Amino acid sequence: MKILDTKFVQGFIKMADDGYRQGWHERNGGNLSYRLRTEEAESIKPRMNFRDEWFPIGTSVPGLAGEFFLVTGSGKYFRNIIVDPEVCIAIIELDEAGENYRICWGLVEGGRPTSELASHLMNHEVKKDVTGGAHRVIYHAHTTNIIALTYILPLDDRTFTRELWEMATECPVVFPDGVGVVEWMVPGGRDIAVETSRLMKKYNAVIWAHHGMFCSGEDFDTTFGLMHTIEKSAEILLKVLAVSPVKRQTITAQNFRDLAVGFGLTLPEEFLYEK
Ligand code: 2HA
Ligand code: ZN
Repeated sequence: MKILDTKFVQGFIKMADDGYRQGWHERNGGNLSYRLRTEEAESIKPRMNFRDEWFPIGTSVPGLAGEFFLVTGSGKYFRNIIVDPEVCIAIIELDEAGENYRICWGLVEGGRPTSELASHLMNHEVKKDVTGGAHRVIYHAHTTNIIALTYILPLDDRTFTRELWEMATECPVVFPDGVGVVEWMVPGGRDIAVETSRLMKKYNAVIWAHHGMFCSGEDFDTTFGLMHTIEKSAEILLKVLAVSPVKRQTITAQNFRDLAVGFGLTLPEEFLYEK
């Protein structure tokens, strides 16, 4: 089967285009990665073009040794992924130490994997471990409303989680663990990757102050849906704050406890503080 026609490549392209249409991927903003299943990697091996040159990842991810990833290319525009995927995305293989990668497909006009490769792979390593291998997608987007909120809310997990939960009843159902927040840091390196992956042990979504958000999930739909839900919640909160700095009424801590019973959820008490 042609690599481009596989279900996972098609799902990746659709998700990238969905994100572009949301307005989250100006210019080369954002990046996406998918950890291939063993069967998927096996099925396309005859069609891969293993390049001889290995490059350092910039960090060490021994938990992902020998795995294959579909990733967006550094400097590539999400807008162009659906137009010319083989130029914009790549499949990479990691070496047996989890320290180097090589390109096996894609980026046909040259280039490298996403500038946030270290963050993507460190998040994958954590999520593979804590979900028993279930999570396969890591997505970074420049979500407008979440970015705006990082200028006005205190940059802590407690405040962001509670405020976002309050903006729509389904929010705690979609992200019951809450969201993590990373204060402003230089993107593209190991330090921000270490901090983000530390929070990914606890959360499926991590906000980067004044920059955007990272989400993790089992498949393209749930990961995109998580990003979309959180970003919409941020949009509602900004609208509320724009009209009135105080809320006349809201979903209360007790309402959340009742919701948890009704939906069979576990909502951490740290987010159900009295205001
Ligand atoms: O430009 O989003 O964080 C790609 C990015 C870097
Ligand atoms: Zn970014």
